[in-house]
Amino acid sequence: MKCLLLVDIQNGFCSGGNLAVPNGEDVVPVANRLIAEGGYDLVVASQDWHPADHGSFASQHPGSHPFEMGTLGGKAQMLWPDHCVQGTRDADFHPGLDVAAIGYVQRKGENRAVDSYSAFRDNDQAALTGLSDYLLERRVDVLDVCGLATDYCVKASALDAKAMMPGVTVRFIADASRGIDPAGVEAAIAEMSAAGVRIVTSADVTGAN
Ligand code: VGL
Ligand code: ZN
Repeated sequence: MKCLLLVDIQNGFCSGGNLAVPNGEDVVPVANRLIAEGGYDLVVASQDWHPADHGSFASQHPGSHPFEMGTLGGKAQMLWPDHCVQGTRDADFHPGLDVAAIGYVQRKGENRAVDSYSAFRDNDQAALTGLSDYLLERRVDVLDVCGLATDYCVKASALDAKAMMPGVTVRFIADASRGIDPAGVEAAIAEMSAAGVRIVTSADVTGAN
């Protein structure tokens, strides 16, 4: 089973969103083409889904500002603008995304006490979301990961896919992803590659069909 995981392709991470990734919306047509022409048996998506008082929000830390380092649960935590609050437009998938093709949505970041960049488990690597069981039950053996943001949730999801599902081929689709910080993107790609995640383009994926 070949599966595509679309990470956090939500309004909040696109232009006009509360935590806009530069050119985030550019991943939408690439994702749609992958869905149509990538030969996937299954398409799943993650959705950042925070309560309004989530502990990763700078607004919850008096005197702090977005994009400063703070702490959450005693550990270092990047503090973010309020984003992807449950039930708001910011948390909706981008309206251009082919959501009808998505077979399963994994929400994450619902516990205010811990952030969850990965679609598979929280940043403490304690609570699992259930996505790995879902994919393994369906005998997924190739997982392609793309979306927003490369240097945070895409990277964390690809690394966890490798770590938690040994034997599954995991690929990062670079042109179907965008990052927050260019240096962070470069480091993320190096880290994924070192962990055994294959770095590919959408043309590699669609051309193989
Ligand atoms: C993300 C920061 C905070 C992401 C989510 O989707 O990469 N980044 N929440
Ligand atoms: Zn978030």
